[in-house]
Amino acid sequence: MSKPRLIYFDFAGSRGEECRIALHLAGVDFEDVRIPSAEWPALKPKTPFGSLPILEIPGKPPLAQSNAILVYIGRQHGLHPEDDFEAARHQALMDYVEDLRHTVGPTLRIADETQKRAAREELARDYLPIWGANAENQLADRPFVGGDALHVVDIKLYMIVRWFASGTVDHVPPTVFDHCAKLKRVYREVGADPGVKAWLDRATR
Ligand SMILES: N[C@@H](CCC(=O)N[C@@H](CS)C(=O)NCC(=O)O)C(=O)O
Repeated sequence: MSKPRLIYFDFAGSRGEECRIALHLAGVDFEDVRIPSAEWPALKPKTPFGSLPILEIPGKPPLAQSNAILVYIGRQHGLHPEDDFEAARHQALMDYVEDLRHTVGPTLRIADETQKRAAREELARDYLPIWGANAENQLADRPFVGGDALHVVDIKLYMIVRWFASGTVDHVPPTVFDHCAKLKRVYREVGADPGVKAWLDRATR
């Protein structure tokens, strides 16, 4: 292995895509390894924690957990605060995004459509509006979490808001975070960042 490898499933979303965006913004020349779902059962037991993404750095053991990967990239390339408290504040928000994913995740696996609808409608009514309001309370009237500079936490927030705003989470309205003006601004600002746009617009995608 001569350059870093980011290993994830073959789709442009969630935890893997946020790590790819961070690597791209950091200017890291990395191998974008996409695992076909048919190959996952054989690979899963060989990964550190049975999940993706994984970042492989030459000379190091594989690094798992999206937030650890993002913080590592951020610290190496000026995309995570140097101040210890500010860094911890950013990490708290990143962990809060993971809380959301772990809450919504089980509803992705509900096969019965009636049960799925009920679970999703409950999330849309109770959990998600409160999640958004709590995130909103952590934000100031600035483009990004840390002010005028984009950090890995902003990419994490962008990915989660984009997922819901896309309207692809059945039974959850794409407007579910519309009461969170600051959160939506972070989402818009990250989406408008030239480096992020360059990654999203890549002809090969
Ligand atoms: N806390 C982990 C969660 C990783 C995770 O659940 N990844 C999903 C894809 S987003 C996965 O590997 N799913 C397949 C499986 O668990 O078998 C992280 O942040 O990286």
